[in-house]
Amino acid sequence: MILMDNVIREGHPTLRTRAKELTFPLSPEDKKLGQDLLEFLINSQDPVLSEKYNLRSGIGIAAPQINESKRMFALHLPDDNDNQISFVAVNPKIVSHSVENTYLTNGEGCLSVDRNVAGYVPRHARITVKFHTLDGEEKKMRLKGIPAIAFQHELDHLNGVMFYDHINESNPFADVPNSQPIENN
Ligand code: SB7
Ligand code: NI
Repeated sequence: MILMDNVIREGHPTLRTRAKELTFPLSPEDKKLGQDLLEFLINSQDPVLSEKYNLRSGIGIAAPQINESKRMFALHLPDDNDNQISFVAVNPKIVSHSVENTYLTNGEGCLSVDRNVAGYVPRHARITVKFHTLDGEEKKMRLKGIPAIAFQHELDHLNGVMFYDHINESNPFADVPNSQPIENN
């Protein structure tokens, strides 16, 4: 199982590397990697298991964060209507997005960043995405709210981008044009 010791932290070059596209069928090892990413999120949100294994709670995790430079990530979180969103995305992409932007009023965090970085992280408010499942099935879905933000955060990891790269350097809380903020915490 994935533990915090397996999560690489800022400064590690893999976090700044563009991850490699996967080809299907996935190898048994790459399938296992995807299952392990999702299992980590589920465990990290379980009060008993997160305490037992000292896991920081996460709603998403990308393969490069455990030093596997492959275009794969997992998300596990409720949507606006309290439906559970839970999937592993392989070779994910954003096919279209809203003109409207959004951001979390309390900013973002990252399992690979052991410090608080304050500031607004501008994101697309709504996105239409495509990805492949671990079995190679193509999925298309529309995301909004925190799931849309999380998808963009994870997709950034596949491109060597960290959330704080998006924060306005001179004024971290500068107005985000054309945006509907989302309250978190
Ligand atoms: C806040 C947190 C996350 C995404 C968007 C807003 C995920 C944090 C965990 N990760 O480091 C995943 O890459
Ligand atoms: Ni992250």
